[in-house]
Amino acid sequence: MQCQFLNISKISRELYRYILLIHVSTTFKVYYHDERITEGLSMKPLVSIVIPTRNSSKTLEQCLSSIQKQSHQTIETIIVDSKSTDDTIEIATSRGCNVVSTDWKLLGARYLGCKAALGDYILMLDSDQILFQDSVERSLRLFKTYDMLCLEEISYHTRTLIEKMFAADRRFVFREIQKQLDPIYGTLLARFFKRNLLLQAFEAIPKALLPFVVAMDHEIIYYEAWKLSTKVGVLSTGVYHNETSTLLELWKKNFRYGRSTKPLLGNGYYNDFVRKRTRRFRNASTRIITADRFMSSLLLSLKAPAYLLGQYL
Ligand SMILES: Nc1nc2c(ncn2[C@@H]2O[C@H](COP(=O)(O)OP(=O)(O)OP(=O)(O)O)[C@@H](O)[C@H]2O)c(=O)[nH]1
Ligand SMILES: [Mg+2]
Repeated sequence: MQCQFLNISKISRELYRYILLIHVSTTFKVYYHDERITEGLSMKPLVSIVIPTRNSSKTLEQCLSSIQKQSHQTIETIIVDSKSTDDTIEIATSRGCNVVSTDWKLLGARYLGCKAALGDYILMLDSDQILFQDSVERSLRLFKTYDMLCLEEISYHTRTLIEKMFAADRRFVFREIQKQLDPIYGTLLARFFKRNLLLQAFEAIPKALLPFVVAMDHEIIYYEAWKLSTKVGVLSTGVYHNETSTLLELWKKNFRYGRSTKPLLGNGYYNDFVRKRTRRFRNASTRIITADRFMSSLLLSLKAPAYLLGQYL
Protein backbone atom coordinates (compact mmCIF):
# COMPACT_ATOMS: atom_id res chain seq x y z
CA MET A 1 0.00 0.00 0.00
CA GLN A 2 2.80 2.30 1.05
CA CYS A 3 4.70 1.33 -2.06
CA GLN A 4 1.71 1.99 -4.33
CA PHE A 5 1.24 5.39 -2.76
CA LEU A 6 4.86 6.26 -3.38
CA ASN A 7 4.60 5.22 -7.01
CA ILE A 8 1.49 7.30 -7.58
CA SER A 9 3.06 10.35 -5.97
CA LYS A 10 6.21 9.82 -8.07
CA ILE A 11 4.17 9.58 -11.27
CA SER A 12 2.16 12.71 -10.47
CA ARG A 13 5.36 14.55 -9.59
CA GLU A 14 6.89 13.61 -12.96
CA LEU A 15 3.68 14.64 -14.74
CA TYR A 16 3.66 17.97 -12.94
CA ARG A 17 7.33 18.45 -13.80
CA TYR A 18 6.64 17.82 -17.49
CA ILE A 19 3.67 20.22 -17.53
CA LEU A 20 5.81 22.86 -15.82
CA LEU A 21 8.56 22.42 -18.39
CA ILE A 22 6.11 22.83 -21.27
CA HIS A 23 4.68 25.91 -19.56
CA VAL A 24 8.11 27.46 -18.99
CA SER A 25 9.19 26.61 -22.53
CA THR A 26 6.17 28.17 -24.19
CA THR A 27 6.20 31.20 -21.90
CA PHE A 28 9.80 32.00 -22.75
CA LYS A 29 9.66 30.72 -26.36
CA VAL A 30 12.44 28.17 -25.90
CA TYR A 31 12.52 24.54 -26.90
CA TYR A 32 12.69 22.19 -23.97
CA HIS A 33 13.09 18.47 -24.29
CA ASP A 34 13.49 16.46 -21.12
CA GLU A 35 16.29 14.03 -21.96
CA ARG A 36 14.38 11.23 -20.28
CA ILE A 37 11.43 11.86 -22.59
CA THR A 38 12.97 12.92 -25.88
CA GLU A 39 16.52 11.69 -25.76
CA GLY A 40 18.93 13.13 -28.28
CA LEU A 41 16.99 16.28 -29.17
CA SER A 42 18.26 19.77 -28.37
CA MET A 43 17.45 20.70 -24.78
CA LYS A 44 17.33 23.53 -22.33
CA PRO A 45 17.51 22.01 -18.85
CA LEU A 46 15.26 23.27 -16.11
CA VAL A 47 17.11 25.15 -13.38
CA SER A 48 15.48 25.57 -9.96
CA ILE A 49 16.58 28.58 -7.96
CA VAL A 50 15.81 28.18 -4.26
CA ILE A 51 15.94 31.29 -2.09
CA PRO A 52 15.42 31.21 1.70
CA THR A 53 13.99 34.45 3.06
CA ARG A 54 13.40 36.11 6.41
CA ASN A 55 12.49 39.79 6.22
CA SER A 56 14.35 40.11 2.93
CA SER A 57 12.31 42.88 1.27
CA LYS A 58 15.28 45.27 1.11
CA THR A 59 17.19 43.14 -1.38
CA LEU A 60 14.74 40.57 -2.78
CA GLU A 61 13.39 42.73 -5.63
CA GLN A 62 16.86 43.11 -7.18
CA CYS A 63 17.63 39.43 -6.64
CA LEU A 64 14.44 38.30 -8.43
CA SER A 65 14.82 40.82 -11.19
CA SER A 66 18.31 39.42 -11.94
CA ILE A 67 16.73 35.97 -12.28
CA GLN A 68 14.12 37.25 -14.71
CA LYS A 69 16.86 38.79 -16.87
CA GLN A 70 18.84 35.54 -17.21
CA SER A 71 19.94 34.61 -20.73
CA HIS A 72 18.99 31.01 -19.84
CA GLN A 73 15.27 31.30 -19.23
CA THR A 74 14.11 27.83 -18.30
CA ILE A 75 14.03 28.60 -14.61
CA GLU A 76 11.63 28.08 -11.71
CA THR A 77 12.10 30.16 -8.57
CA ILE A 78 11.16 28.87 -5.15
CA ILE A 79 11.07 31.14 -2.12
CA VAL A 80 11.09 29.46 1.29
CA ASP A 81 10.07 31.99 3.88
CA SER A 82 10.38 31.77 7.67
CA LYS A 83 7.74 34.09 9.14
CA SER A 84 8.72 37.35 7.45
CA THR A 85 6.86 40.36 8.80
CA ASP A 86 7.81 42.73 5.98
CA ASP A 87 6.84 42.69 2.25
CA THR A 88 8.92 39.63 1.35
CA ILE A 89 5.95 37.38 0.48
CA GLU A 90 4.18 40.12 -1.54
CA ILE A 91 7.34 40.75 -3.59
CA ALA A 92 7.83 37.03 -4.20
CA THR A 93 4.24 36.39 -5.30
CA SER A 94 4.10 39.49 -7.48
CA ARG A 95 7.16 38.15 -9.34
CA GLY A 96 5.49 34.78 -9.93
CA CYS A 97 7.65 32.76 -7.52
CA ASN A 98 6.51 29.57 -5.93
CA VAL A 99 6.31 30.44 -2.21
CA VAL A 100 6.69 27.91 0.59
CA SER A 101 6.20 29.04 4.22
CA THR A 102 7.86 27.30 7.12
CA ASP A 103 8.51 27.51 10.87
CA TRP A 104 11.94 25.99 10.28
CA LYS A 105 15.03 28.15 10.06
CA LEU A 106 17.69 28.38 7.37
CA LEU A 107 18.86 24.77 6.92
CA GLY A 108 15.29 23.47 6.97
CA ALA A 109 14.19 26.19 4.55
CA ARG A 110 16.89 25.22 2.07
CA TYR A 111 15.94 21.55 2.47
CA LEU A 112 12.23 22.18 1.84
CA GLY A 113 12.97 24.35 -1.19
CA CYS A 114 15.31 21.79 -2.73
CA LYS A 115 12.82 18.95 -2.09
CA ALA A 116 10.13 20.97 -3.88
CA ALA A 117 12.45 21.79 -6.81
CA LEU A 118 11.83 20.07 -10.12
CA GLY A 119 14.97 21.20 -11.93
CA ASP A 120 17.85 19.16 -13.29
CA TYR A 121 20.12 21.65 -11.55
CA ILE A 122 19.47 23.49 -8.30
CA LEU A 123 20.95 26.86 -7.40
CA MET A 124 20.78 27.80 -3.71
CA LEU A 125 20.77 31.56 -4.05
CA ASP A 126 20.53 34.08 -1.18
CA SER A 127 18.06 36.94 -1.16
CA ASP A 128 20.90 39.48 -0.94
CA GLN A 129 22.59 38.20 -4.10
CA ILE A 130 22.24 39.46 -7.66
CA LEU A 131 23.09 37.23 -10.61
CA PHE A 132 24.92 38.45 -13.68
CA GLN A 133 22.82 38.12 -16.82
CA ASP A 134 24.67 35.04 -18.05
CA SER A 135 25.51 33.42 -14.67
CA VAL A 136 23.16 30.47 -15.17
CA GLU A 137 24.10 29.96 -18.82
CA ARG A 138 27.85 29.91 -18.05
CA SER A 139 27.26 27.60 -15.07
CA LEU A 140 25.45 25.08 -17.24
CA ARG A 141 28.50 24.89 -19.50
CA LEU A 142 30.69 24.16 -16.46
CA PHE A 143 28.38 21.32 -15.45
CA LYS A 144 29.82 19.34 -18.38
CA THR A 145 32.97 19.03 -16.22
CA TYR A 146 31.80 19.50 -12.63
CA ASP A 147 29.08 18.20 -10.29
CA MET A 148 28.76 21.40 -8.29
CA LEU A 149 29.87 24.98 -8.51
CA CYS A 150 30.93 27.83 -6.26
CA LEU A 151 30.03 31.26 -7.60
CA GLU A 152 32.57 34.04 -7.20
CA GLU A 153 30.99 36.76 -5.08
CA ILE A 154 31.63 40.44 -5.67
CA SER A 155 30.45 43.09 -3.22
CA TYR A 156 27.67 45.12 -4.83
CA HIS A 157 28.36 48.36 -2.93
CA THR A 158 31.57 49.52 -1.32
CA ARG A 159 30.29 52.70 0.28
CA THR A 160 30.80 52.03 4.00
CA LEU A 161 33.94 50.76 5.73
CA ILE A 162 32.24 47.43 6.52
CA GLU A 163 31.27 46.98 2.85
CA LYS A 164 34.86 47.76 1.84
CA MET A 165 36.06 45.08 4.26
CA PHE A 166 33.68 42.53 2.75
CA ALA A 167 34.87 43.46 -0.75
CA ALA A 168 38.50 43.01 0.31
CA ASP A 169 37.72 39.69 2.01
CA ARG A 170 36.03 38.35 -1.13
CA ARG A 171 38.96 39.41 -3.34
CA PHE A 172 41.40 37.85 -0.86
CA VAL A 173 39.55 34.53 -0.77
CA PHE A 174 39.55 34.39 -4.55
CA ARG A 175 43.35 34.64 -4.80
CA GLU A 176 43.90 31.00 -3.87
CA ILE A 177 40.87 29.20 -5.15
CA GLN A 178 42.10 25.62 -4.78
CA LYS A 179 42.87 26.13 -1.08
CA GLN A 180 39.46 27.67 -0.48
CA LEU A 181 37.52 24.73 -1.95
CA ASP A 182 38.27 22.48 1.03
CA PRO A 183 34.98 22.03 2.95
CA ILE A 184 36.70 22.14 6.35
CA TYR A 185 39.61 24.55 5.98
CA GLY A 186 38.46 26.58 2.96
CA THR A 187 36.04 29.47 2.60
CA LEU A 188 34.23 28.92 -0.71
CA LEU A 189 30.97 26.95 -0.64
CA ALA A 190 29.33 25.31 -3.62
CA ARG A 191 25.82 26.64 -4.22
CA PHE A 192 24.88 25.31 -7.70
CA PHE A 193 24.42 21.53 -7.87
CA LYS A 194 23.36 18.71 -10.09
CA ARG A 195 19.98 17.78 -8.65
CA ASN A 196 20.61 14.21 -7.54
CA LEU A 197 23.87 15.05 -5.81
CA LEU A 198 22.27 17.80 -3.75
CA LEU A 199 19.27 15.70 -2.76
CA GLN A 200 21.58 12.87 -1.73
CA ALA A 201 23.66 15.29 0.35
CA PHE A 202 20.51 16.50 2.12
CA GLU A 203 19.52 12.91 2.91
CA ALA A 204 22.81 12.48 4.78
CA ILE A 205 22.00 15.37 7.14
CA PRO A 206 20.23 14.28 10.35
CA LYS A 207 16.58 15.41 10.12
CA ALA A 208 16.67 16.58 13.75
CA LEU A 209 18.84 19.53 12.66
CA LEU A 210 16.44 20.87 10.03
CA PRO A 211 14.16 22.99 12.25
CA PHE A 212 16.81 25.05 14.04
CA VAL A 213 20.14 25.29 12.25
CA VAL A 214 20.98 28.77 10.96
CA ALA A 215 24.77 29.25 10.99
CA MET A 216 26.80 26.46 9.34
CA ASP A 217 23.79 25.46 7.21
CA HIS A 218 25.52 25.95 3.89
CA GLU A 219 28.80 24.58 5.22
CA ILE A 220 27.09 21.33 6.30
CA ILE A 221 25.36 20.92 2.93
CA TYR A 222 28.64 21.43 1.07
CA TYR A 223 30.48 19.08 3.44
CA GLU A 224 27.97 16.30 2.75
CA ALA A 225 28.05 16.96 -1.01
CA TRP A 226 31.86 16.86 -0.97
CA LYS A 227 31.76 13.39 0.56
CA LEU A 228 29.85 12.30 -2.57
CA SER A 229 31.93 14.11 -5.18
CA THR A 230 34.99 16.34 -5.28
CA LYS A 231 34.27 17.61 -8.78
CA VAL A 232 33.81 21.22 -7.69
CA GLY A 233 34.13 24.06 -10.18
CA VAL A 234 34.14 27.81 -9.75
CA LEU A 235 32.18 30.28 -11.82
CA SER A 236 34.15 33.51 -11.93
CA THR A 237 32.09 36.72 -11.77
CA GLY A 238 29.19 34.69 -10.44
CA VAL A 239 27.08 36.97 -8.24
CA TYR A 240 27.00 40.36 -6.65
CA HIS A 241 26.43 40.33 -2.89
CA ASN A 242 24.56 43.13 -1.12
CA GLU A 243 26.77 43.23 1.96
CA THR A 244 25.90 44.07 5.53
CA SER A 245 26.75 47.75 5.67
CA THR A 246 26.95 48.76 9.33
CA LEU A 247 28.74 47.48 12.41
CA LEU A 248 25.47 47.13 14.30
CA GLU A 249 23.96 44.95 11.54
CA LEU A 250 27.16 42.87 11.46
CA TRP A 251 27.06 42.27 15.20
CA LYS A 252 23.34 41.48 15.26
CA LYS A 253 23.72 38.94 12.45
CA ASN A 254 26.77 37.29 13.98
CA PHE A 255 25.25 37.19 17.45
CA ARG A 256 22.28 35.31 15.95
CA TYR A 257 24.65 32.97 14.08
CA GLY A 258 26.68 32.31 17.23
CA ARG A 259 23.57 31.65 19.30
CA SER A 260 22.23 29.24 16.69
CA THR A 261 25.36 27.04 16.93
CA LYS A 262 24.62 26.31 20.61
CA PRO A 263 21.96 23.64 20.02
CA LEU A 264 23.97 22.31 17.06
CA LEU A 265 27.04 21.75 19.26
CA GLY A 266 24.79 20.52 22.06
CA ASN A 267 23.28 17.66 20.10
CA GLY A 268 26.59 16.15 19.09
CA TYR A 269 26.32 16.21 15.29
CA TYR A 270 29.10 17.90 13.32
CA ASN A 271 30.88 19.04 16.53
CA ASP A 272 34.35 18.53 15.19
CA PHE A 273 33.43 20.03 11.84
CA VAL A 274 31.88 23.16 13.40
CA ARG A 275 34.86 23.70 15.72
CA LYS A 276 37.34 23.40 12.87
CA ARG A 277 35.34 25.78 10.68
CA THR A 278 34.95 28.43 13.35
CA ARG A 279 38.36 29.95 12.81
CA ARG A 280 39.12 33.61 12.97
CA PHE A 281 41.26 34.10 9.88
CA ARG A 282 41.30 32.78 6.34
CA ASN A 283 43.42 29.80 5.41
CA ALA A 284 45.95 31.51 3.14
CA SER A 285 49.65 31.32 2.29
CA THR A 286 51.76 33.35 4.68
CA ARG A 287 53.63 34.95 1.76
CA ILE A 288 50.54 36.93 0.73
CA ILE A 289 50.72 40.25 2.52
CA THR A 290 48.27 42.73 1.06
CA ALA A 291 45.81 45.40 2.14
CA ASP A 292 43.01 42.92 1.29
CA ARG A 293 44.44 40.42 3.77
CA PHE A 294 44.56 43.08 6.46
CA MET A 295 40.96 44.19 5.79
CA SER A 296 39.79 40.57 5.70
CA SER A 297 41.37 39.86 9.11
CA LEU A 298 39.89 43.05 10.50
CA LEU A 299 36.42 42.03 9.33
CA LEU A 300 36.72 38.60 10.93
CA SER A 301 37.98 40.19 14.16
CA LEU A 302 34.90 42.39 14.22
CA LYS A 303 32.53 39.48 13.59
CA ALA A 304 34.13 37.13 16.14
CA PRO A 305 33.16 38.83 19.45
CA ALA A 306 29.46 38.96 18.52
CA TYR A 307 29.54 35.35 17.31
CA LEU A 308 31.30 34.11 20.45
CA LEU A 309 29.00 36.13 22.68
CA GLY A 310 26.00 34.48 21.02
CA GLN A 311 27.61 31.07 21.38
CA TYR A 312 28.58 31.30 25.05
CA LEU A 313 26.05 33.65 26.66
N1 LIG B 1 13.96 30.93 5.50
C1 LIG B 1 14.93 31.51 6.20
N2 LIG B 1 15.88 32.20 5.56
C2 LIG B 1 16.85 32.80 6.31
C3 LIG B 1 16.91 32.71 7.71
N3 LIG B 1 18.00 33.40 8.13
C4 LIG B 1 18.60 33.89 7.02
N4 LIG B 1 17.90 33.53 5.92
C5 LIG B 1 18.22 33.76 4.50
O1 LIG B 1 19.47 33.13 4.29
C6 LIG B 1 20.21 33.76 3.27
C7 LIG B 1 21.60 34.09 3.78
O2 LIG B 1 21.48 35.06 4.81
P1 LIG B 1 22.46 36.32 4.91
O3 LIG B 1 21.91 37.21 5.94
O4 LIG B 1 22.69 36.88 3.57
O5 LIG B 1 23.76 35.68 5.50
P2 LIG B 1 25.17 35.39 4.87
O6 LIG B 1 25.17 35.60 3.38
O7 LIG B 1 25.59 34.07 5.39
O8 LIG B 1 26.05 36.42 5.58
P3 LIG B 1 26.68 37.71 4.95
O9 LIG B 1 27.91 37.24 4.24
O10 LIG B 1 26.96 38.59 6.11
O11 LIG B 1 25.64 38.28 4.03
C8 LIG B 1 19.37 34.95 2.86
O12 LIG B 1 18.63 34.60 1.72
C9 LIG B 1 18.45 35.18 4.05
O13 LIG B 1 17.23 35.77 3.68
C10 LIG B 1 15.87 31.97 8.36
O14 LIG B 1 15.83 31.83 9.60
N5 LIG B 1 14.92 31.39 7.57
MG1 LIG C 1 24.41 37.36 2.52
